[in-house]
Amino acid sequence: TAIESELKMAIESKMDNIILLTYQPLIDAKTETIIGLEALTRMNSQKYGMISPLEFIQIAEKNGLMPDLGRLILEKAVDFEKKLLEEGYGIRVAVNISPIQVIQDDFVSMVRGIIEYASIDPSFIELEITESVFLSSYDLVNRKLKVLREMGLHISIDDFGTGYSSFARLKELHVDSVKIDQYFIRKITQLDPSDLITGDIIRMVHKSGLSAVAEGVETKEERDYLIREGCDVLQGYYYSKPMQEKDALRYVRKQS
Ligand code: G
Ligand code: G
Ligand code: MN
Ligand code: NA
Repeated sequence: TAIESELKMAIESKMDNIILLTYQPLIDAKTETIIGLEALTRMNSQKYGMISPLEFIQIAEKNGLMPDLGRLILEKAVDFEKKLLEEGYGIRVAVNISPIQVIQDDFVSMVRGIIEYASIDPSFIELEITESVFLSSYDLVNRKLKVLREMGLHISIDDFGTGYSSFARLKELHVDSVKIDQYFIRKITQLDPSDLITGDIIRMVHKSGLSAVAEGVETKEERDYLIREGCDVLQGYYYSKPMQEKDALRYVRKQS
């Protein structure tokens, strides 16, 4: 398809304007200041215009392009982080990682290579992985995460609560934080307080020794509840939509 061939061109660096990273702030719940930004990728297709990652990531995965596309995305995100650090902002960038990337034999060395090449402190890079990655080979994936954490990277479980979540296993996983899916944030205003388990999820995440992040925070009511329940990090339209790189930089400069 045209999308596939445009992705190939982007990967071969023949077209630098096809894959764009937008950035959405991660907000510390205690101080309500920015502690990082999540990279959310967009495809600007010459043929179809803007395409959602829900679409082109799937196409890349089906056509064997995900390892190379994932590498390109990580390189761009690390480049942006380098800019932030050079401007004196010690905040991290989080990158979404497809399960297909994690199961590649060279995944850990690929990540290490990009970070070493940029010569930045690995603790300023966060990798977001979904729980489904553990279905393929739990022990192998967990060992890779252990190595990455030992290098200093921050690892988080994305979309928690929607897939194969297991609180039993959370403690064994070599991760730092859990991103609670938007589904549980919407419930804050939809359910009676007595039916609402979002606060319980936060407490269970804390009991596993991990930090709790809320995604898709849209309203003050949701924000108030999450702060009251001890959530550590907040992300969503209430604070900011994902922004193009230059707007994200402007946001960071204004906040700091
Ligand atoms: O930004 P948006 O809400 O449209 O993202 C839709 C989905 O695409 C989310 O599940 C998000 O995690 C995923 N996504 C966005 N950017 C990337 C990326 O760079 N890599 C991967 N693997 N997934 C991404
Ligand atoms: O799967 P992941 O959590 O990486 O994807 C995040 C998705 O949620 C992205 O598509 C992003 O654009 C979207 N998003 C971010 N903040 C909000 C929000 O406050 N409300 C809604 N509805 N979507 C959001
Ligand atoms: Mn994410
Ligand atoms: Na998510």
